[in-house]
Amino acid sequence: MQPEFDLIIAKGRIATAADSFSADIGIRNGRIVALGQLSGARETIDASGRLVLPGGIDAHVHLAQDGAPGIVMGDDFETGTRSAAFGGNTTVMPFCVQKRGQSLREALKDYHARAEGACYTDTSFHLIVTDPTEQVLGQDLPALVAEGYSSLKVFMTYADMVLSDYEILGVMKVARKTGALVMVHAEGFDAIRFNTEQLEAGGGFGPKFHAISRPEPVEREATHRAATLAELSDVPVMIVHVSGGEVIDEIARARGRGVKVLAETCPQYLVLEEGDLDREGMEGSKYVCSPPPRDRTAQEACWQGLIDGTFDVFSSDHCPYRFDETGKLTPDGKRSFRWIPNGIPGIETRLPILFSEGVKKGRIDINRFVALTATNPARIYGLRNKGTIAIGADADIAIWDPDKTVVIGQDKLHHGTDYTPYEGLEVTGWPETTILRGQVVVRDGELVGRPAGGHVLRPVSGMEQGVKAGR
Ligand code: DUC
Ligand code: ZN
Ligand code: ZN
Repeated sequence: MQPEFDLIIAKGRIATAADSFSADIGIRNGRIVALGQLSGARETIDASGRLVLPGGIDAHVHLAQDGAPGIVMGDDFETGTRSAAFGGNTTVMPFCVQKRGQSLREALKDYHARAEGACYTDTSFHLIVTDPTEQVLGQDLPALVAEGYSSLKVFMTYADMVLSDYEILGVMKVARKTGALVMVHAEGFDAIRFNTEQLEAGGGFGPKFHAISRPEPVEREATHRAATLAELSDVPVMIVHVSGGEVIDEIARARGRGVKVLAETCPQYLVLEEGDLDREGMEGSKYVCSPPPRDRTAQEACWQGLIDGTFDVFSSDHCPYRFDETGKLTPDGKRSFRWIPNGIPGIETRLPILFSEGVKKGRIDINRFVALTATNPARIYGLRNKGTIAIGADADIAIWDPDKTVVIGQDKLHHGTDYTPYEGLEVTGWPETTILRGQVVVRDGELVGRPAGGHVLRPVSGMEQGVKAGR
């Protein structure tokens, strides 16, 4: 007789966004089909003394993204998703970037080719729109949103990506019609440009001036503008990588007016500080990201936002560059902070940092942890059957040792880049085994999956998603 289940995860303590309970999980054909006291499986994993959580969904990562000439991203889809799996994740959401002059479909074809057959986790793309032509707004974007590419990011800064308010309104009009979710990088281009020129004129070239060129008011002003454009367009908006209290206050004000503002924060805004950019020589470049980490007060505000529900999602914003001439140490970057590629790695450390600093230290409970890191991203971005432990859901599961203490270090991580900004940070709680659609990818800290194991997903269409998420 065939056993009833392909896999049973036995005797673990399960947590979802709503509940914590002890049960066995029965898995067949990649799905969870039973919860209870179970027997009869081809394989049983003993999870006694362990925490059994939905696999993490990292809703904001950058993999194999093209950069300025000579700059190479530190992770492709293989190394990035491998690192994600070691960090307890089963789905990642990278960006497909439209270059100016390029069609969205061409960009997608390109990024799909990079991802297909290379992923250890499931993967689902957001779009980045940098060139909202009539063709893009009138034809391509509506068609792609209907096909399931229902989230797109726009930038309010960076010379090669920035959209004007007029252009953002054009994108939001399409979002209104199609149910897409607009994600915004909210930092004001002109203020950063002006500050950068002033700083350089005064001899300020080192990495620390990156943070000085884009203080929190620059982010606050852009957040106010993004929320106002969303208000005018009657669409929801997701403010990504929020760094501190002034921005949180702006979000609260917009919500008070009835604007549907969703918000994300990231580990760097909880445990890194502006002072990290002022480390010796070019060491500070390892912490250059945008918005930059700020101060203790900003960190506390972000914690408060995680506790009180201001933040809907907690993502890594993994954007890896090596500490060499292909990344943080390009000749131009050594000349001035303005050329240091923006971004830091963190796909593997996102969950342990939030678990340790949040759950273990009693700031948030385990259910909020699951909501922020798996359940909410699945709901907001329309990832069917993902982000929870329930009958019918994909068997995407991470088994954690909640008491294991790890000192984070480059030597322990599996990403493609050559440093971690979290070097030396001690955390308690670590994911040991990661299971994707019923297949073990990482078992007791050893890689056993294949790079072709992950699927490139299409979320539900924009309209379906909009209705479900109450937009
Ligand atoms: N924005 C991101 O979302 N990631 C890295 C760099 C940036 O500006
Ligand atoms: Zn951004
Ligand atoms: Zn990002």
